[in-house]
Amino acid sequence: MPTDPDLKKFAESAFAAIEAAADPQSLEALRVRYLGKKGELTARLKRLGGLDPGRRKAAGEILNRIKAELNERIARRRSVLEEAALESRLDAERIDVTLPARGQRPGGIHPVTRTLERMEALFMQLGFEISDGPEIEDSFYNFEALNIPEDHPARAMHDTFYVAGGKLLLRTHTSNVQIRVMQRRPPPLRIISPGRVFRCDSDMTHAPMFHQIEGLLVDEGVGFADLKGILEDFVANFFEREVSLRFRPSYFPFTEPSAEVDIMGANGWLEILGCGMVHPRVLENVGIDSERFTGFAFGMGVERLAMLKYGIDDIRMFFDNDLRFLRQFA
Ligand code: 2NM
Repeated sequence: MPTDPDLKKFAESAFAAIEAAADPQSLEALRVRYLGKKGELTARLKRLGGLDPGRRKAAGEILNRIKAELNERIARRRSVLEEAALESRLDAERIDVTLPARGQRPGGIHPVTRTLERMEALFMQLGFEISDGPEIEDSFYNFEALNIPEDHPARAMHDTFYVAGGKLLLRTHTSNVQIRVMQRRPPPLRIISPGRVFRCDSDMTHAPMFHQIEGLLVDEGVGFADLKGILEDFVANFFEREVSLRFRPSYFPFTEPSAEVDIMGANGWLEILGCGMVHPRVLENVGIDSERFTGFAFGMGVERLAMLKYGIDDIRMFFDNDLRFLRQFA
């Protein structure tokens, strides 16, 4: 320690200030204050030149020792502060690995898929097999074979999605599958064809892509009563109650006679499907002898049936992927 009381006081107050520095910035300010170009110790060193040579050496040694000591204490204090800063950051960012994990909700089957699979199961109980076919089709399988004439409104651009070039299209129903099966295999046939279909239409009750199940039964001696029996059984199973059905005369190019079927709902009759006896011309188009064989066919929208069953009024809910909607069917 210096003997000069003024220098001693300077050194002690500097050491105390360094020890008290609370953060790296105030420590740096102290370094500048003492050791910077215009620093207090620097000024004292500069004044050495004015001392007489006899005292200069001893005074210089003391000042340099204080300078070294200041540097050392500042460095030590800096590392203490940095260590503390690191500790407090680690502390703030600490994660508790023993906390229970956030709930991981498993996904579920989409309500349209569930409905479709249930409908398939109910028809399988009635002896129907499931047939698949292409979603991209040519107009023979989607229209001509089904006795849908060239000028039929369903063929218009605004109802059918044509694929680039216009030779192919997205099937507007799954009847294309039934045509293909009838071409390949002789009766008796008892099939359903579930799948995606596409129509250029979109509002509360129509989506440009939706799902259909069409059914077809061809054999000797098949009549409209067989159709009614199958549909009554299916509808009662699907809605899990005794349901009154109403067959309303209708028209489709591929069936004769044709009907639309309504069920009695809370607010009156609701249409659920279309059906009829396969038109003899359709049977002939696929090489089936329409004198010997008759058949019935029906088609229904999967989303539409799910909407009726669950009281959903907007078909687009199925395609929004809003988990608050989807989870209700888990
Ligand atoms: C419907 C309504 C009535 C139908 C007809 C055929 C085929 F290929 F056998 F001729 N399949 N599906 C049909 C009949 C579809 O949907 C509302």
